[in-house]
Amino acid sequence: MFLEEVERAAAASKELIRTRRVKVLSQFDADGITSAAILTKALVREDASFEVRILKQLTSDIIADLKPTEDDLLILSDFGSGQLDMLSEVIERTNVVILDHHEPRKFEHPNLIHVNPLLTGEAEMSASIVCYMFAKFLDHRNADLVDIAMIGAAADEADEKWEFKGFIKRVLDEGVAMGKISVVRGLRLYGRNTRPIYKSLAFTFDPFIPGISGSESQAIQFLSDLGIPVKNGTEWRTLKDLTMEEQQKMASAMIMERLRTEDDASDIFGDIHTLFGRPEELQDVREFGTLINACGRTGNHDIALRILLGDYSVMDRCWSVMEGYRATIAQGINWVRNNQKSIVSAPKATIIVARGSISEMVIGTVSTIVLSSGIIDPGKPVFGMAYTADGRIKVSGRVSKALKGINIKDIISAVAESLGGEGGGHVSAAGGLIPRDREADFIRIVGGVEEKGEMIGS
Ligand SMILES: [Mn+2]
Repeated sequence: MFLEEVERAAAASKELIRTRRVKVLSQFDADGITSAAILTKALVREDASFEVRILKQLTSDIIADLKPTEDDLLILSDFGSGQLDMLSEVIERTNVVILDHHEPRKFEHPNLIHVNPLLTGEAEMSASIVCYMFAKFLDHRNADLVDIAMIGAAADEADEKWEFKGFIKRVLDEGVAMGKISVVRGLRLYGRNTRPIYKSLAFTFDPFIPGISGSESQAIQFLSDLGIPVKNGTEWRTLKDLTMEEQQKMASAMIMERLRTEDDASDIFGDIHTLFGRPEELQDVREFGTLINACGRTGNHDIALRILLGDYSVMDRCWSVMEGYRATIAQGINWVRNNQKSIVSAPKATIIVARGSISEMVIGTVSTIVLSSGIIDPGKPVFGMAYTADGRIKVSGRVSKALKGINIKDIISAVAESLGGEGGGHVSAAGGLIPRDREADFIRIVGGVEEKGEMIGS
């Protein structure tokens, strides 16, 4: 059903792509940028005349500025489905292709080609996978973009503890069959092939290792207690430099640490996806994804796109952006730990009122990590709030996937709209923008607290 939809969409778009001025707009995270990279390559192969823009969000202001003519073809990836009501005038004027996986609004028009797996009841998948299928139906040569599709899927957390299921698993199997990807079991640590082992430990937040995640000095202590040298002469050792015995010793110690707070520690292991045909430091799918995400979210879209498309001259620039981004996330997590008075524990949600203390760039990621790591109560949703540069408040909502029946996207869109803002996203992760002076209202409504301090609905 979904495949038939994508095939139909690609067939309907092919002529438009070849004859119109194609304008691709995509989201700034790793899923959006991998989507844009796939489309770029596919458009080059169609010999299309095109431009690509990467945007933080598809807001009403940006849509108002689009002003397309009938010579244009607009392709929106990793957003668009949730903004369809705002796009109706644009769609009236010219053809629009939406390749998205966010919760879709109901809207149909002869000018609109709308591909979203949720429309056909398909399980969750990333926008990069949607774009990959679309590209493949345009031209089968685009099958070689499977690695970029998987980088986006991993970065968008379309996996479960590093395991892919359903439709994405089928795409992964294709990549394996083509000799572009390999899958082996291993320790789920950040920067397995490239980072000093103490940094791998300190920068790994899922699985969360109490006392070690977020602290380089504790990670060094942990390794020295185990008798694992961090250096080989003057060279820092990475996870792949450790002997089998050392890896086992470290895994056992990590399990012990995990069992202090969890019943089951087996989630320290998962599938390691390795790419072939890329430089050594870009062979780990997840690490490549976090690199793209860091570059995208910090406004360095150009180098993110270039490195995905194989221009490795920007590698050093990408890594230095990544270091800074990781440090910003670690600071945000530590801020939540150390500022309990700014964390509102309301009946229906926990709210992180960070104001200017956590960058809007990482408030969503920090919310995800503090929820999954148990730094805050995993039994209710969390909402992170941070000031934006343009004088508003970025709100990010997250709910543990184990908590059924709470639709964060519905909550964020309804509340933000009622406060004069806007929002959208997924069932378990969503975001929005609200005016700066509505902070207290937002906390009150999502927290389920009435003005007099009574609980709503209980
Ligand atoms: Mn996405």
